[in-house]
Amino acid sequence: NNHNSFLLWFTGLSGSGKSTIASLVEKALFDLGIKTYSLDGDNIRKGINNDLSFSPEDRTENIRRIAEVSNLMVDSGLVVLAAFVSPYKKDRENIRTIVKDVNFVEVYINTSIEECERRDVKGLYKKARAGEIKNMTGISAPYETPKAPDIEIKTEGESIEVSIQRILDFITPKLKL
Ligand code: GGZ
Repeated sequence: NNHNSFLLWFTGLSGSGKSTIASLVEKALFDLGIKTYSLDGDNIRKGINNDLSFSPEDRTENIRRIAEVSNLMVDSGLVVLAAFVSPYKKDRENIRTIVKDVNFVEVYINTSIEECERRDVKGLYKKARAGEIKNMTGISAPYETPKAPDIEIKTEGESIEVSIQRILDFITPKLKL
């Protein structure tokens, strides 16, 4: 790997905007002619990780497998974008070990639980409040805030255009253009 492939990892609460931001960054990379692949709950939790729940142990295993798959994809020369809640600090540190520090960019999508619950795009927070969903991150399961992410995006404090540009500015030196 001569450094134009790496893993861009988005962490944050459900509904924080991880997938939206990841897909806009991916589109910008496509326009630059960069080969990418995106991993998210839709293609991972329905596929290779369809045996995993949202218990702490299963979340840890979810993230470990995604990191190993990402590592293979980075080895193959891709820029990989991964959007997962990834609530545990030790699991995020483990990703950095698996893919190696130099290939890992951690992006913390910092949207408050109040705002995520207000948006409630999938109705999951309402279900969690009603007790229909257990282990809901931010309600009945923890989210360990990243203390030193490579990039922090406060979605309530800046426009999405500015957020995307900040991410692109950070990764551009890593790309062979
Ligand atoms: C958190 C949950 C839960 C619980 C279902 N807690 O907004 P979404 O819907 O599309 O993204 C969330 C996704 C979280 O899966 P991850 O694989 O990213 O989680 S982790 O990294 O913690 O393993 C949400 C939905 O699945 N979802 N139940 N209890 N999010």
